[in-house]
Amino acid sequence: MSNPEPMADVAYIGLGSNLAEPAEQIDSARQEIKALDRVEEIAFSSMYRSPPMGPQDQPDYINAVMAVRTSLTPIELLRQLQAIENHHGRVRGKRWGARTLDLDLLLYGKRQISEADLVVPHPGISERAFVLYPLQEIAEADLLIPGYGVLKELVRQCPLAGLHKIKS
Ligand code: A4P
Ligand code: MG
Repeated sequence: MSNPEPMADVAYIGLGSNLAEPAEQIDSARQEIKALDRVEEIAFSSMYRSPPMGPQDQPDYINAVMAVRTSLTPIELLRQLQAIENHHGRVRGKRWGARTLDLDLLLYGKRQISEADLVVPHPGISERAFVLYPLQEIAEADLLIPGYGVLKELVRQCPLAGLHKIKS
């Protein structure tokens, strides 16, 4: 049961998949995130398709962004997301290689975190169309991405790079 406490923060999660029916991986990951204790869904973007960033010898990706309200700490939320990745048969292979499910903690309130296993905002957020465009769909245009700037401005500077919406 989701039962967030009053002190909850808003966090944004990036979902990505390019193996084993990606859209279904994303849909079921969304349900699993919604079902987490102390996590409540606020919004979920359309799904987008894009060519792979990084090694090109892998299928196109499907990406989406989810906004949640949570009273989990950032590291607690990351651990829950990693557990969900593992349920989906995620095998950690080469960097930027194909995966059944990738869950990135993009933003957590206005926090800036720089720890060995958690960096928030997620590095690369400002140059990834497959993060910025779905994020823009569900966030305020004046959302501040700490250390990077205002969302609207980052989107304006980010080429689509083959990204297109496939499903609302
Ligand atoms: N980690 C640190 N900060 C975070 C955070 N904010 N969220 C650490 C999630 N994890 C974070 O992650 C490696 C380590 O990052 C974890 O142990 C965690 O403690 P990983 O998921 O095992 O490795 P990875 O995903 O292969 O590496 P990386 O650099 O996170 O890859 P990305 O940035 O996730 O990119 N092309 C398209 N079109 N769409 C995509 O979604 N995704 C990738 C992967 C490549 N190309 C893509 C896409
Ligand atoms: Mg990742």
